[in-house]
Amino acid sequence: MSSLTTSKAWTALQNHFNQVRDHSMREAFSKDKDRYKKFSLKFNDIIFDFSKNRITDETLRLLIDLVNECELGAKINAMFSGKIINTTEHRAVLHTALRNRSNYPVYFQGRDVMPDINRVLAKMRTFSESVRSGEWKGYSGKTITDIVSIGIGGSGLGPKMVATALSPYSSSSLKVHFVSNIDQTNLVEVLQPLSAETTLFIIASKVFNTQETMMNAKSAKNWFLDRAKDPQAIAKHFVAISTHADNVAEFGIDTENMFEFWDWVGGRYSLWSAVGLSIALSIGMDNFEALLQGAHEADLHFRNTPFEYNIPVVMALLGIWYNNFFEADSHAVIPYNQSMIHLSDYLQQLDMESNGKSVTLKGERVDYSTGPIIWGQPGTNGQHAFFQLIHQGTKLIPCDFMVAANSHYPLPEHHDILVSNFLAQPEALMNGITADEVKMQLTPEQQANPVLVASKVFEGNKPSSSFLFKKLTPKTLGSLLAFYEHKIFVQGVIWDINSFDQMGVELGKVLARVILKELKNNDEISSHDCSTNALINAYKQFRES
Ligand code: G6Q
Repeated sequence: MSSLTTSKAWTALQNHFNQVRDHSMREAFSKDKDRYKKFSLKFNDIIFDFSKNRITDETLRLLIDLVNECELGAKINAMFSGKIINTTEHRAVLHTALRNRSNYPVYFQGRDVMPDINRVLAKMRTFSESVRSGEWKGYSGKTITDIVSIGIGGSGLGPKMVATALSPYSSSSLKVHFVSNIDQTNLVEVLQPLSAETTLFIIASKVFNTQETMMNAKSAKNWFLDRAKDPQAIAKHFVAISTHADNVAEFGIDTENMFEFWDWVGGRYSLWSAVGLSIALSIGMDNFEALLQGAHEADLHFRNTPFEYNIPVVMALLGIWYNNFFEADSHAVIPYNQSMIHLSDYLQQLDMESNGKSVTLKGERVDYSTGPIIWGQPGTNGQHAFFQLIHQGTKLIPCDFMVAANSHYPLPEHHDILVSNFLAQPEALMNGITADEVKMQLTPEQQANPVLVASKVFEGNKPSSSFLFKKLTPKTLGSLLAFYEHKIFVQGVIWDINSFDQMGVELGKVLARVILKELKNNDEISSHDCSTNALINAYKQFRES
């Protein structure tokens, strides 16, 4: 048994769980008119309501005991102060410094990192303003109209999610496109309508040798040179974002056109760095800095607020409660906001790559469940798709709902319908509907049909948390994203895992390199298991050239 599951706090939680597992939230609400007041928190323009969770005062108290026992306070300080907490890769984890708008010194190996961060931010401002204003010209003297950002995983998902979420702030004269997949469909379809004269490529890659990104970048360069016919023109049309200047130069991009970031920025935590250049180009540097400001204020909240009032800590503890005690395997994130369409994809990487681990910091196999499966899509679309299972299926799926009180667009009737659904779903999940209540809505003949009655019952008692915010501004989005980052960190601390490496993505890459060589000719392959051999050989027969 691990020290976590035998700890005093864990044992107390297990005993408590055995007592309260069947408690009804419906009853709790009817008994306690102050439940919302007790179980909700406010931060700037954001309300976090966690009252529709299967918790009592005691649950929260015991969960707080657990984080205290895990020495969360000391671990938060270690992260913010640049300690090597990514021990397997021997790296500090300092994405919070990227958005340190207070500009207090942050030391890494005895050196303040803030001057470097501020220098790159200033360079991003100069560049993005020059492109957005039309001052930056392409090789034929025309203004840039399209940005193609090439990058995958941490160098793709964050910028794409944020640029889409903040599209109401985007420039109408500059369109930003994202290419990540090695499937040529992605690049070919993005490039098809574009003109080389007015397109600027951003190649975003921390290491600048990622297979998909380098292949896409090479094909983009070929596409560009086929049209521009002049290698000198590359300087006006290709910029790089990387920690590896040597690889950037080798690819053929002048390092003058490189925006740097640092080893202590993890890929999936990098949208706050120069990786956010496509965001700055889309919404302007002032808005990008407002995004940083929102995240910074959330960082201060996380660092300085007692755990019971600390939004990311409470989010993390609720997750632990369902994941480890109720044995819920997944967690749905459902923004009632079409522009947040990529949020669940982004959070899926952030959470699953961070906490999809099964050994502790000491290398021992855990004997408890770690990171959940994260999924979701915007409401109300999801209601017409997977909500059936959340309401009446056999699985417990805690959900996060979110909505802005004000839309950026001018159709109020739409917005009230949207918000009514955002409010109704958590209520329905919590309350459910009993057989007696079902019968009251049926004709006598229908009431006599037990199958019909049973099919219409909603058991209820399904947990959810809700974020209601004034408007989806850059600042609010920055805060929300930082909350999720810190939630994941806190859970990693409790599970005693390294949330900042991603060794699990390596094996498939290595095998793909072996197989790629085998695909270069039509020889029959027999070096793998019989299934892989058969598929390789069938591919060779099917392919047309
Ligand atoms: C994220 C991961 C991973 C990474 C991509 C792209 O934390 O490290 O998703 O971001 O593999 O890597 P590069 O930016 O180095 O191309």
